[in-house]
Amino acid sequence: MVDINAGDGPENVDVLVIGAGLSGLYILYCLRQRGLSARAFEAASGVGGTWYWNRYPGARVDVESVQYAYHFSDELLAEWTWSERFATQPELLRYVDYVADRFELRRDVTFDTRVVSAHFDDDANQWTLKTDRGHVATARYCIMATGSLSTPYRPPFPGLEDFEGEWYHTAMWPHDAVDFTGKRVGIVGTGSTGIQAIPVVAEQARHLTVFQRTPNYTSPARNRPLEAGEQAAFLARHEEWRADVRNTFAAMTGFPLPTKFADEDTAEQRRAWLEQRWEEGGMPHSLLTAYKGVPVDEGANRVVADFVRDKIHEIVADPEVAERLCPPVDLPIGAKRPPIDTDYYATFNRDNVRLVDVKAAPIQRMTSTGLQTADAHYELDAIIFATGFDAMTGTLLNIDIRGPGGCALAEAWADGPATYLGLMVAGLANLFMINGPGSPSVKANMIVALEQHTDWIMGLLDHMNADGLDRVEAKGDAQAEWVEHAREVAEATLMPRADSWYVGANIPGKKRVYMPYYGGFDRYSDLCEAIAADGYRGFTLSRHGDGAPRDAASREAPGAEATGRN
Ligand code: N01
Repeated sequence: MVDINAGDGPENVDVLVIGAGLSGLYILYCLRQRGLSARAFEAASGVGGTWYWNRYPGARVDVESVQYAYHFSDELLAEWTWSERFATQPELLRYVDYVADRFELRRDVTFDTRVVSAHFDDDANQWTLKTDRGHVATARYCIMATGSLSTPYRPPFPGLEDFEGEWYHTAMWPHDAVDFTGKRVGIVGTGSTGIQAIPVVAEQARHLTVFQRTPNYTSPARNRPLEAGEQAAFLARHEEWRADVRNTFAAMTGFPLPTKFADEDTAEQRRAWLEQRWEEGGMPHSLLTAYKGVPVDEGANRVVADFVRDKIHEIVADPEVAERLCPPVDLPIGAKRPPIDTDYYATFNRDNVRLVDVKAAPIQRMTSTGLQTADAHYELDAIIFATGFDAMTGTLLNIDIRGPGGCALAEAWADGPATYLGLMVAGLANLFMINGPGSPSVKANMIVALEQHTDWIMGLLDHMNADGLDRVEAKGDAQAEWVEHAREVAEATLMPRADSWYVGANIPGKKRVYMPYYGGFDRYSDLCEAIAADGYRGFTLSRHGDGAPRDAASREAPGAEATGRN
């Protein structure tokens, strides 16, 4: 580990980076390419972010591996070979480790260190970061590469301290193998994480009890080993893919876009077409794009949702269990993040698996021997909390961030997160965020999205450097317009209707705001480019101390009309 305070006073660099996950590493790479000095702080002992922490059984990516990879280096693309259609967490972590070594990025990272505050000194025009280990570092710019799902959430069930068995949160999984052989295991949560873990834990445990509050729609991943030549074929047309992916809603290719509305097909045709999508499996968008209007139109959505409900009844032998697994009809498919799975519904046919509805009878407390709901006690040797994250804002708000004049992020976001393009917050000069609230991020292939964000920020830094500028700030009116545009786009769809982490509903007291930008990666990228071409419209660029901001004349609304496409 580098001791950055070994010399005299705080370390000063050009850019401070918080986080050494996939975003942080790419930022470090880009900064070094430009000859800019950087220091990253990372709470973990290694690189990888999400793939460092989420080591739970069954963890794997659900964007095809060849697409869920860095695309900035042809050499890197050629050197790495993926083994499966959807890579496992260990393979992904090996990949991130390889990238960090390949580009010698670790030397700019201070590990095992959490940033506790980031304050901007107006006179010095620089950020000062302090860490939980006493480091102090300063820089002109600060980039929050803190991840969208990096603050785990565990409901504060009383009595956990009395539980005599083992308990785990999926996002803080031990590094040593956990063996559930012969044990009675309980798992709380049936989001994307629970749905991946449940079939794997069920195979090992003596008995598994699944505590489900809201049933989820899921469809088969159809994971498989990559065939010889498959990755080579992808790489052979990589340039073309890059152009294609730039024009997709979710920053990924590989599923046909809808050509018709569901009511243009007969019932038999609909069934056959949805069966085909189900059999092909793969990325979550596959079912959501089976017909036009699924994300926006109740009727179209119901067609696909009913198909999944039928599938559940077809797969699950006990009709009562099947019914309990069926999401309620007022929950649109896609409004909670759609997972993909391997044998999830079929797992409930196993003799050693029991499904408990904790909406009907909520969890009350943990006891010394298990878990108590409103109507029963369950004896358990181990409990797994797959209860998610304080998403998108949690990690940022855990840091005391204060911009020029003491503007605190916590106050600026008291009514929910507000950003300009998900990249900057008005009042916080020279501070960027990657995949922040208001960006497509979590509705897209995260790596393609983070490369787009980082490239855009680097373009801005280049531009400022060339013009002798050293201060950038989002304008309040541009931010307000972006927030309103993002709200309109989301409200035009069914997506905000679910009580999901997208709207902060999983965290008690969190303001209900649909946090991702649901206008599409393609439209978002076009807007970012247009804004840059227009002299960084909506941002104030200036040279510190000369009092002459240089910003674009135009103050047009940044967005196009909402359509809620998918
Ligand atoms: O978290 P979640 P997650 N009593 O918030 C339940 C990404 N990801 O870790 O739905 C009982 O989705 C809660 O119930 P309910 C992906 O973006 C990606 O699963 O609120 N239950 C829900 O079932 C994903 O969306 C990948 O009623 C309680 C669950 O806990 C995001 O991470 C894989 C409860 C939480 O689900 C988060 O997924 C995994 C309580 N008091 C994750 N409190 C891939 O790329 C909460 N729950 C493959």
